[in-house]
Amino acid sequence: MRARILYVVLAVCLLVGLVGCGGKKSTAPACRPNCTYKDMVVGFLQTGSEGGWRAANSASFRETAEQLGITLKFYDSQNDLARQVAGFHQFIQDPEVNVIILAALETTGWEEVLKEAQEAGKIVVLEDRRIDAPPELYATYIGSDFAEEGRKAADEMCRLLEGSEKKNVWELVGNVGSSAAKDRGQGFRERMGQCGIQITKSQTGNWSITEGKQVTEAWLKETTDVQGIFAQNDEMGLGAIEALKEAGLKPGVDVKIVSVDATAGAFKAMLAGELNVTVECNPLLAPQVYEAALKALNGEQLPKWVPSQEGVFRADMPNLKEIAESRKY
Ligand code: GZL
Repeated sequence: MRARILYVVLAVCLLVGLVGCGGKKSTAPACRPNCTYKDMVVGFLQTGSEGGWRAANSASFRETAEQLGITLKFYDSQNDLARQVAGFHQFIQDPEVNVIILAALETTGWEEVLKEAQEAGKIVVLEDRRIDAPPELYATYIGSDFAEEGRKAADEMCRLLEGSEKKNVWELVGNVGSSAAKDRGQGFRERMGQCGIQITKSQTGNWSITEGKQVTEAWLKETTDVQGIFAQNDEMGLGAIEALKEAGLKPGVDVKIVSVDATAGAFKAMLAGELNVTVECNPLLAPQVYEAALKALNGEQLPKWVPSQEGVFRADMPNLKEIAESRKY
């Protein structure tokens, strides 16, 4: 009798071992290791449509999917985290989707849904925004080194304020929970001490022109003792420019402005002499992301972060107009 019970227990353990504790088998895609782009059905969780950078990023994923023959299911999270998580669950339950691409609105709160995706055998690739989660829960992260962008912005502001008696800088912050906002702020603070910059005001403008202008207007009502504005994206920088002009100040002259993204709006403002510098942040990530997703679909192990290569553009560049005309966004 005891022997029979032992056999039954062993058989059950063997069965559980085969299908995993949760009874959910983690299934490899049927096409592996010969999957092609035409086998890829991508659930893309985009943040929303908050500005020029995002529009270029979305266009990159739509256009590249069409060129490669990828089936793309585009989900607009409308800059609402709960909506983005709901979309993630939707793609986990969608039997057609074998790859989920996430541009995370915020860095935290992803571990559970990533585990569910892994148990469902879905490949997850992070694009644009990094998250705080165990790296074994996603294939790779493809996006910028936002801290380096912040360091570059501080170096540029130091150059612009060289010789200035005062170096009071106001900071317009993006969505405070996002990796882009956290890391750009951290990078700027790492470097600003080298030249005596003080951040005397800092507040979120939520990546938008409207809020960037509103925040700057409110600050100007309190004081005009400001020598520089660090806007964590171009849209907020453009909002600050509008507020400065309405207050009778010359943006780019009375107050130096450094922003991030290098979108068409920033080049226009630099050509008008109203913006001094924009630090590039590349939105055209889709080719790199889809290539990584295909490798992961075929079972390849990938580095956990592939940083984008980016530059800096200044209003005093001699060939700025030609550069602006040659850019895709
Ligand atoms: C940066 C991206 C940021 C842009 C903003 O990679 O996540 O989000 O800098 C956008 O313009 O809203």
